[in-house]
Amino acid sequence: MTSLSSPVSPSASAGPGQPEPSAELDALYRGFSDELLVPLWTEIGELMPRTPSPAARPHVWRWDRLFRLAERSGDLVPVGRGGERRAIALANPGLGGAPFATSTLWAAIQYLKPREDAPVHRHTQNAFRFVVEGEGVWTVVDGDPVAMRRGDLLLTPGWHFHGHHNQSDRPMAWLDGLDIPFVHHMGSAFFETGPDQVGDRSAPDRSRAERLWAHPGLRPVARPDPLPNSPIAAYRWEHTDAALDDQLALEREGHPGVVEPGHAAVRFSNPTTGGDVMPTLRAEMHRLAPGARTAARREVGSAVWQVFDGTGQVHVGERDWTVTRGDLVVVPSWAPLAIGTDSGLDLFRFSDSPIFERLHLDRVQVG
Ligand code: GTQ
Ligand code: FE2
Repeated sequence: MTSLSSPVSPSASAGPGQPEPSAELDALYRGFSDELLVPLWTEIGELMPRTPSPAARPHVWRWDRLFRLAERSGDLVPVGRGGERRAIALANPGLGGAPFATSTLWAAIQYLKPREDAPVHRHTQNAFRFVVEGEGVWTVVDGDPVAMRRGDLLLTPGWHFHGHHNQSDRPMAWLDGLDIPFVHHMGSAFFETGPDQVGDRSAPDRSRAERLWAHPGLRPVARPDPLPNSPIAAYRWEHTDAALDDQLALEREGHPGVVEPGHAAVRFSNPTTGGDVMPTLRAEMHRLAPGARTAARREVGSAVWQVFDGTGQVHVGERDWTVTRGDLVVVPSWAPLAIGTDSGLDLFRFSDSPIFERLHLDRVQVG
């Protein structure tokens, strides 16, 4: 009965609530097709499933394989105007080869060789970088150089100019997360190139954005208005790590705060609203204590998880994987997810949840 991608054949659509096949019915369906019309009654199972049935499928990408191919790209592919970035995107096996991790989320490994520059541009797509290993690259966001180091989350909200430069003698690879598929499907993509030079080549330890905004619980009095994007350009690992450690320590001391036993988690937030870091993207860090196992959980909207440290087991839908540092797992909308570990596991997660929450399409089911 599902025919979204294939032409309607009346004989194939006979069934509950469907008309009897006939020559007249064939003629009617040809008439629909000639006029670019499609009846609901042949599509309803696909368009209105009882529960979400997204095209994206659960899948895992292994960091060691991604990294080797990124390195090889470094040998063979220049970075500069035109291609703009040496970024290699996860292509979900359910999405026909498009460079989309899910129908809303882009996830890519980006690779920059020693002393290389990725040119300045801006686009309506929101972006972040998450660093699973290495350091030495600064991303310059609206002229503010932001250091990238293991465990850091760096923001590049939509329509802000950004370029990257590797100041070190070693190559560096990191994870890019963007809302490229969402912006593409919604016909809302704009792009502009920026100045030819990345600009400020200083390599400060902390960006100006952090110096103004990244003090716990403290807001500059001169900036009282809510901002659509978090002004904190970099969320540093030392803070994230300490927050997770403290949650688990408080649990051991008998105090509340963890998601569930042995499962600490923090959400990166916009200090001017308390909400998500960017309008379309949610970012979180999760820590499972040794021996912890999460409840099975499903939610509307899709997510990508990256192992930051440790080893564990991930169950998504019908799939099971053992995952280790850098591995990436895609969780489609409404696919149940459970994670366990014997030895302890840190995971970074990003999702499109803010879109669904804003539109009141969000649902969650635990257990
Ligand atoms: O680094 O600016 O993976 O614009 C995709 C698009 C990275 C970036 C991506 C981009 C970038
Ligand atoms: Fe970009």
